[in-house]
Amino acid sequence: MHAWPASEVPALPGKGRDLQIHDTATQGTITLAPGPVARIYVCGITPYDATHIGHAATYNAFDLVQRVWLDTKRQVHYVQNVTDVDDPLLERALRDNQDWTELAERETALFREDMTALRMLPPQHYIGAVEAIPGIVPLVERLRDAGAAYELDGDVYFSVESDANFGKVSNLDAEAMRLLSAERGGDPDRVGKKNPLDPMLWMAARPGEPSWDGGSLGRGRPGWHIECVAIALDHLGMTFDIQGGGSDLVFPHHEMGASHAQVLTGEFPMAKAYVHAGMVALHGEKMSKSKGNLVFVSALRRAGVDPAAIRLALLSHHYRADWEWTDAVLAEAVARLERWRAAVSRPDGIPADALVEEVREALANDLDAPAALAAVDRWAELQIASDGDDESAPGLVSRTVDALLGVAL
Ligand code: 5CA
Ligand code: ZN
Repeated sequence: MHAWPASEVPALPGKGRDLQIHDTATQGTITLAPGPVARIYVCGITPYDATHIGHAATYNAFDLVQRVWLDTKRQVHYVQNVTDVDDPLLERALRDNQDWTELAERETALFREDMTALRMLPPQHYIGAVEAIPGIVPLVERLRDAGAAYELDGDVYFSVESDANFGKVSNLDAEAMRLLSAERGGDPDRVGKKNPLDPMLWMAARPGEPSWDGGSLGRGRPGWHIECVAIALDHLGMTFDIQGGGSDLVFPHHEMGASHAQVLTGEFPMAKAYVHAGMVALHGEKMSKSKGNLVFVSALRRAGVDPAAIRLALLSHHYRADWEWTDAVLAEAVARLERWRAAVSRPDGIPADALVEEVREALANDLDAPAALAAVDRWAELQIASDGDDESAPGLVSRTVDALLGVAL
């Protein structure tokens, strides 16, 4: 699949420092020191509805990761998937009496437009589950042949007990895992499974549903977790720097994915850090396609909201916080954007070299975007209130805000 166009990232004077980031697996902050090419996998959308503010907030967090790494003069190898075949997508297509491939293509196209408008840097590899199937089948066969997977009425399940490190991503107890598995696509109550938590690797063809040639597995379609693992291992290899997504993916998705990869390769861990963004809510409940309490990025854009203001609204919350989208959040972002634009539109102003370092430091410290915004606010306030004569300052601030925060002033 093709991704979307990249906005240019201005180079700043000097160099940022290594990213410190909260790791879900070790439940603490770690400093990542990637090689010359930093490697990140971020779970992509299931394209059955448009991009909402919750998605945008999660992708914003990982866009900041890229920007911090680019500022350390590293290259970034970024991979993202599209879950373009899965139960919720097929159910929505059936409900609305439309072709599931058309639904997926339309919503993926809209996602690309939204990401472009928000200046999110694109992945180098943007891969759909369907196009990954030829790579998924041999992995499932290998797991089965190694005794880490078993068949149940034609479906193939992964045995969580085959991974000695199972549980080390989410650190949850068995009961919590069982509840979340039932809530998030698992089938802990299915009779005949070795362990209720075992996730499906390959689902045998069901009448009326799409299916693909699975070699010795028979016709069917892939399970959710193996999809991301196949794509990540193919394009990044093992022990990449960050596995990212929203906190609703910690269990089962990222736990199971790590186990699949660890059993397949015999290496541990799959990722050096498991990074999770908080959930955005609307009217007191997590924004979700299944509940329908959504604010779409595309609807805001159609209503004339500047994408830079949407981006500032996302940045005004720490990525790990759960927060609520309100009109006031957007109004505050619109006002901030106006203030910042007024401040940089002057021909000269207050020196900004210290501000560059403050923004860098804030982001390197577990992506503290609110602290970065506060630093720019302070500069903008001084700039408007006083009469500086540094001619390079407005341009330097524009480039800093663009390069590190993805906001075009
Ligand atoms: N296709 C799978 C991942 S492989 C999936 O979870 N798709 S999704 O469309 O449901 O979500 C896409 C990304 O947005 C995921 O990282 C998810 O954790 C995140 N996300 C979903 N809802 C919210 C929300 N309300 N707030 C913040 N992030 C969210
Ligand atoms: Zn995923």
